Amino acid sequence: KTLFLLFCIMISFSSCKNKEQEKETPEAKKPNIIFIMADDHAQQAISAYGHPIGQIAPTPNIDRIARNGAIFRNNFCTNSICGPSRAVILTGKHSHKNGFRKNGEKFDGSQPTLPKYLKKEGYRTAMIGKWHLHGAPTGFDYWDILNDQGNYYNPEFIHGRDTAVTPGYATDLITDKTISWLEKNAKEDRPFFVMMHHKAPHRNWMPALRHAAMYDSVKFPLPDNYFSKHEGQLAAQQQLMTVYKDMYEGHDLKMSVAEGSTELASNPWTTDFDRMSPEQRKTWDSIYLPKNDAMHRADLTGKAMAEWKAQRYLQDYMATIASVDESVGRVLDYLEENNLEENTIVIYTSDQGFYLGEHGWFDKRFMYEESLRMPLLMQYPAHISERTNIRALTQNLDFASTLLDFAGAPIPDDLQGKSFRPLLEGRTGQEDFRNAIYYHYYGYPDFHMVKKHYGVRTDRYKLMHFYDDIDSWEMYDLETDPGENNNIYDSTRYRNIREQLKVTLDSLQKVYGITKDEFGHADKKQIEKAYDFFN
Ligand code: SGN
Ligand code: CA
Repeated sequence: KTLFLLFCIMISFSSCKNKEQEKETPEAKKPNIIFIMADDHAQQAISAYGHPIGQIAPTPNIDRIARNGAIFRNNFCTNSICGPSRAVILTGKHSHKNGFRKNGEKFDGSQPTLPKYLKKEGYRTAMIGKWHLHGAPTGFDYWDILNDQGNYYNPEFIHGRDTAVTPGYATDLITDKTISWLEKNAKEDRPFFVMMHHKAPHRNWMPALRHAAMYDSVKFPLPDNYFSKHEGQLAAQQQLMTVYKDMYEGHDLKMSVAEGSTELASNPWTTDFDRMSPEQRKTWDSIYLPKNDAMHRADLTGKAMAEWKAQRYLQDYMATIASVDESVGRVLDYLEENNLEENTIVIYTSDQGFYLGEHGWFDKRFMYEESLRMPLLMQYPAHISERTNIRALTQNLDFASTLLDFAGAPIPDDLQGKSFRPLLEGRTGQEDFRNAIYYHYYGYPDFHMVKKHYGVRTDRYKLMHFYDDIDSWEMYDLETDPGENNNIYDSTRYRNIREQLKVTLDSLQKVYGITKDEFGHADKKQIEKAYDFFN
């Protein structure tokens, strides 16, 4: 008995010592962080999430992160659009607080951000790929960014004062640049933080030549509401993002004008194709000509044509993801081969979700599930168990707090997110993390004409209010209606729940400090002009 007691004392003493040692050398123990973000990558298109589309076109490397660590089943953005989501990630604050509410605004780079906080902790910081915040990145020791939205083929990169067209395919170039930065900077003396931001799978979905035919014989399942008439959904009736109505046949769907021709049908933004080299274009045409010819010969009309368009869209969209999946594989291999895996956090996410035909749509912006959801996978072998499943309601708003927490850094009081480190370490119950999330979209009028709206989502219900030139409420029971086809806002059966959701909405707006003055309003003329332009 005495011996056993002595043994226990020794064990606890040695574990104490280990902890002491950890404290003594905090720099050495800080995790490296690789933050990988795709652009417009929907959860449905990642096989680890189990959706039929992901099963047909799997993403084995992205799935490796879920196997090595955690998959977040209910991760949401606060504002489903590129620049704003990126600003939320960098600042840990909602759009009205960080000042970047819609695409086209300029990010105030003088404000505190995640890379700046990490730099204070001794991190080397880098940003490579799509930035899209208008203005040079701040807080990074090194940056090399795509010009604006970036292009798939031979894109322009901005590095310091230089802008250079770089031959190659965007996803591959961004990966090459990231790995070469790691080769120079992943050293023992200091931890690193690198953001690798892909262009893919953003519109206009141009796959790498090696992938451009990979899903030609695949038939993707289309959602039940592909031909939705949006009954009871006023804002949805007035959008311009329907696959079979609003996609450009040339630019988006790569359709040709006639059988035997490689000339593209309607292609208003010619730069995406014009910038290909003659060799790239030749190979491209040799792949698309036969499939376009087959389409012309089939002489499709009406619903059959609308379905064909969805297939072409999904084939191309998923083929651009193949390059992203390879990129993730290369980064994970690099970590394993260089003994960096154990102490490196790898995050895979996208700036928002995307519609893959649900409601008839492509694009994002709406608070409906497919674009509200962001994929989130995270590995950190030293701290996160394999195959961890997170069901709690998390958001991009939480990323900064979480990473600072893992880095052992102070979390500033004005950050509006919550660290989900305790969730990952099993110290917080999944239900206790958050009751409801707040969402607010401001980008109207703009591409696709999605009305301004805000709302709340709990684990089961969603309430949204569309405003500006309309005043329209919607509510959904996600358990009985996961496709969000039946607006139950006026249903008497749900009256109590609706009133509770309104209370939650008010209280979240108070907590996050958003007042009516900040909602923003567009004038009627501006709206009419925009409809004329985008129609
Ligand atoms: C481009 C696209 C839009 C898309 C926005 C925003 N049109 O303008 O369809 O909604 O980007 O995307 S395109 O014909 O030029 O491709 S975001 O990811 O940057 O928010
Ligand atoms: Ca995006």
